[in-house]
Amino acid sequence: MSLSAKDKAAVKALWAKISPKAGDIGNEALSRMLVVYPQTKTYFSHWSDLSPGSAPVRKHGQKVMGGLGLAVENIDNLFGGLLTLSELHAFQLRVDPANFKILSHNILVVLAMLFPDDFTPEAHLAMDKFLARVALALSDKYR
Ligand code: HEG
Repeated sequence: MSLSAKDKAAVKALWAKISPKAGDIGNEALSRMLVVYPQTKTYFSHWSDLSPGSAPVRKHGQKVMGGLGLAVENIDNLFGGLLTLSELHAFQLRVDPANFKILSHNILVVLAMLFPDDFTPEAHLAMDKFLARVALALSDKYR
């Protein structure tokens, strides 16, 4: 399931629209993930506060969105572009790849919430495929 030229164009167009709000999107998606899928909290037990909208949640949400921005920049070479991040998540953080799917779901929910006009079914489809490819690239170093 690779991204077509049409998917890539749709992702870039949506990203151009939403990236100015990256901080809010990251915060909402991460806050929601930690509440709805509390098993994801185990990776962040060293934070002072895991409640929705807390300072560490907001800061990390921004970082994750930065990673997604990097992925958009490297949309033609996701495995190469995300190599360092993949190594970090595999060898150092040891994040179970199942969690990438969970975070992707929460990002999609938040995009639908914050950008109801731009998040058309076509944009939804392209973003869903893109996030699945990003998850695959981030999991690449696990085996
Ligand atoms: Mg990860 C750190 C991106 C999913 C757990 N994540 C990071 C960092 C980035 C990033 C850019 C900072 C790297 C650095 O400091 O050099 N993460 C990122 C993306 C995605 C993702 C793009 C998927 C779209 N991360 C993810 C998931 C989990 C997770 C699903 C666990 C449920 N990430 C995680 C942890 C850290 C990072 C525990 C370290 C955070 C810290 O110690 O404060």
